[in-house]
Amino acid sequence: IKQKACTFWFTGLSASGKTTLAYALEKKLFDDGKLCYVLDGDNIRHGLNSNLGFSAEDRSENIRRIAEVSKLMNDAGIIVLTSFISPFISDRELAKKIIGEENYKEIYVSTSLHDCEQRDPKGLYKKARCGEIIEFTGISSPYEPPSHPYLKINTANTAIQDALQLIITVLK
Ligand code: GGZ
Repeated sequence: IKQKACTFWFTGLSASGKTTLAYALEKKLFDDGKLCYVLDGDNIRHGLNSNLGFSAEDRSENIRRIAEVSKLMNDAGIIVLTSFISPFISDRELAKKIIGEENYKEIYVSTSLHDCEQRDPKGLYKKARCGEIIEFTGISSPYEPPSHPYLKINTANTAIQDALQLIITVLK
């Protein structure tokens, strides 16, 4: 793959498969000799953004900071893969503006709420349903799907390897 440093912006519901896809793509790029890095909840929400919660305001600030970091890393020549719900169109638009339109590649992980809720690997949907977690995306907080993503992948009916192949094909 011949590619200058860009940002693959994965967006979708909790448990949709964003992080799995991002790390699988990172491995593929890494094996191809590319310098790349995944930004996700583990390395961003626990550190840089540890003062932010899940109100619409905090989510916006979360996404803004992630976009600024992505831009810096792209400038340094690193391919960035971000894995955040990023539920609001306006926040993703701002991220695109910060990162630069030509470097921002939005991948909509479109796995349905039904399927994500069936998976519920951390039991968060269950907690959200009974009100133990407020403002949970898909349950008590909105998710605004992208209308023109770079790519759209439903991990309920696409195997990881097929999804990767799709991304690589589109890149070429
Ligand atoms: C959505 C929440 C919430 C609420 C905690 N709503 O499956 P996870 O656990 O690992 O991924 C979710 C993650 C979402 O953080 P993001 O930074 O991606 O969100 S956003 O882009 O909207 O800023 C979930 C967990 O945090 N989580 N509370 N209320 N997800």
